[in-house]
Amino acid sequence: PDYRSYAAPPPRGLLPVGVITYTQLFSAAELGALERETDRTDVLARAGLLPPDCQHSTYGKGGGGAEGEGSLKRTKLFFGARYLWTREQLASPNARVAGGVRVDVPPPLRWMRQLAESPLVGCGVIPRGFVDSVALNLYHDGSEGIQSHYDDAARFRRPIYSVRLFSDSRLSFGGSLFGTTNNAFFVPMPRGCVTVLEEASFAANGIKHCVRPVDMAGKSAALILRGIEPEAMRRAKELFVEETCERLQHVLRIVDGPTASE
Ligand code: AKG
Repeated sequence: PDYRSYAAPPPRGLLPVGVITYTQLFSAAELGALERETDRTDVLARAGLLPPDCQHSTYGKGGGGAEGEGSLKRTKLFFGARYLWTREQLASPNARVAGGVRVDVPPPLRWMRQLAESPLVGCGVIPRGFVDSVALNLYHDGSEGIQSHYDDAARFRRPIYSVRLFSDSRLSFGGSLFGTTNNAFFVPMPRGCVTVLEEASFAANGIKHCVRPVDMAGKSAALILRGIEPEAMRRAKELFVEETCERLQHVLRIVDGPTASE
């Protein structure tokens, strides 16, 4: 099914928001496999088998929100490319170079391509060759979401695709207007749903989005499939050094297993 979402805008009539959600594209068995691989990747990350640069975690506020002080709340894992967004990351001298995009992370893992991207290319939802960057957002217990933001058009091509895992949740829009407690509208994202922020849409370009704690019903994850803007990608690759490449190949041999030629 293709559920188009509408928001009631000024001054009259309905404004197409530009979000499409597809449900039931994945079977129960396929969803189970995606979630098992997500959990396995989480275990690898916690065991220190993924490079620090491809991970960003937040912790419960009990001990000040820093690593080791309070429980793990949210982890973002980046494959193919990462982007700088925290105040500390943006304070570094070259933070704005390449639009803040970096390719010093492992490529998308085999399961991300095989279990998520390929079926979506196969049924015509994602164009072949579009995805070069995958982010895995792990909302470990659903008590911390992601703040209101734009997916910066200078970094990310549109459309932007995501697959919802583990439990039903919502994507909320308009937090810039009302803060985090009350937004303009939301789009339901049931477990297994594929959400598309369409090209040149209000949803992608005209309004911020977020996931609030109240938008989740417990443990949740989003596998976000994106294309990086070619110019940002080109500049990011210029920054990339061979030594990093060798280190990342080593990581992949551990995480993905040996390739057919090994
Ligand atoms: C982001 O990581 O930029 C998101 O907006 C993720 C939202 C989601 O969890 O679906």
